[in-house]
Amino acid sequence: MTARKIIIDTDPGQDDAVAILLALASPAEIEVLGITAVAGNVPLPLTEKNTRIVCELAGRPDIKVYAGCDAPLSRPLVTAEHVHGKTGLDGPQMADPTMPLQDQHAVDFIIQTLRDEPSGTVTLVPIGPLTNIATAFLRAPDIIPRVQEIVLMGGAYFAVGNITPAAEFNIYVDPEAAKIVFAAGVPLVVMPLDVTHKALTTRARIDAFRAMGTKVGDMVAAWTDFFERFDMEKYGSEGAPLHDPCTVAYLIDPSLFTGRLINVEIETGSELTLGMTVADWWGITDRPKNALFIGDIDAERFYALLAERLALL
Ligand SMILES: [Ca+2]
Repeated sequence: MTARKIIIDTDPGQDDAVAILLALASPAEIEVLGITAVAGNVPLPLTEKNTRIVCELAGRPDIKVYAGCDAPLSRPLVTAEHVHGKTGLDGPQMADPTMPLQDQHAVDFIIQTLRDEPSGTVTLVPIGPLTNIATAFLRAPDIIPRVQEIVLMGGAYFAVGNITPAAEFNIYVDPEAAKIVFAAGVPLVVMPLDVTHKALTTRARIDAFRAMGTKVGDMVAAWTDFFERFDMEKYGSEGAPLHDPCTVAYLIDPSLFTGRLINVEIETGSELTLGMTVADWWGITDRPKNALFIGDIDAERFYALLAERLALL
């Protein structure tokens, strides 16, 4: 099996950080061609900096990190410091990164990579708002049929919303971008809140990270400690969902997940339900199926995979 070539598009975010670490810890399955930062959980200067912090933590200052769009296609940026803290990566104090940010714009990197690599060999892994991906598709439609697959975290059906009663954060921040990506015709795998809310951190799972006795293990334990306070208060749940690593885990072992190939449309017109992922889970319409919408996860095996791989860093 050859490693799958991916571009991670991200807005770290503690759960983004864990997704990046999982990818970098899994070179047999995943080759990270580059990581593109987008504005989301926090503004772009912080997401690109946090991305570099995470690469350095993984011992991979060689990874190419690009800064992308600093605002959604046609709306002001909405951020989520209330979840992730002021830096986006609140928890233990981290030193500023010394590895460089690439000069090239993230969107240009995405376009160039998809044109340079053989068609159908590059997978996009967006784990933030879809602004960079949609901008690349708008600017260079020739790259769309060259994408192998998009495996993204975003949306919800049964869990409905986390930033509004009707919408999940990544989709809500840039619904116009999401609409472009969901309508592009690229094979799409969607990790909605429905599944990430079934992958909660528990005391035992966080302790397993800490028990690694490594810098990465300590940091991941501290990050999850930090942001789970918010979710436990909000949902009264046992722990916090670890959203973004579900995408990378799917690429490593899709048997951890089950879902349905269905039609998913993005609401962009309604003030009340803006950014809602209208998922035809029950097959009520004959609208074309455009997404493998994941509904369930083997959470025990997911956390076992995380612990096994992160221990390698
Ligand atoms: Ca994210």
